Amino acid sequence: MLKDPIQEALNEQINAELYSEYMYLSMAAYYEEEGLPGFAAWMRAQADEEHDHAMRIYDFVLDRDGRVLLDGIEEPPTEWESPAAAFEAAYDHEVEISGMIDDLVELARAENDNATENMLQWFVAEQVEEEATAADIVDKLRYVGDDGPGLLMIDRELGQRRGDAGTDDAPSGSTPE
Ligand code: OFO
Repeated sequence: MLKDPIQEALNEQINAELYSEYMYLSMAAYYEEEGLPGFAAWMRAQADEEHDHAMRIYDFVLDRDGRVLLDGIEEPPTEWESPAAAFEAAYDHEVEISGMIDDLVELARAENDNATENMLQWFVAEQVEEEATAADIVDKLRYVGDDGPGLLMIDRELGQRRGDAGTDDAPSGSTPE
């Protein structure tokens, strides 16, 4: 049985993960428009992963005999100043999500909810990976700057990422291979 504050916070996190899915899809559309199909494919795979994150919490709430209450999803931005700016926004977003997960862990501890805390540890590890992957790509983008061939090289690399949502228990697979 879930306590009310935990149920409310988990529903908010479901919404945040669905927003992440929506935001990455918007970024995918932006990169398509910019003629960068590799970036777009990476963002689509990331959107799939975010859907999986939302469903992990959704299923957990149901398993605990809680109530999933879906709310409206905020409209994501549709334009960024540059391909690099979009990735920087993705990195900032992941830092924000990590903060939300940390707050949830604290709440679970305060409410003595070990099961929720245990479920959230998967997300704690996942966020380390999400931030590291985005930071790595942001660094590469800073390095190439406005260099077209450099950007196309990164585009090729990112295009090799495979969709991996829901296929593993351990947080992994965010790194382009
Ligand atoms: Fe769900 O990890 Fe990104 O937002």
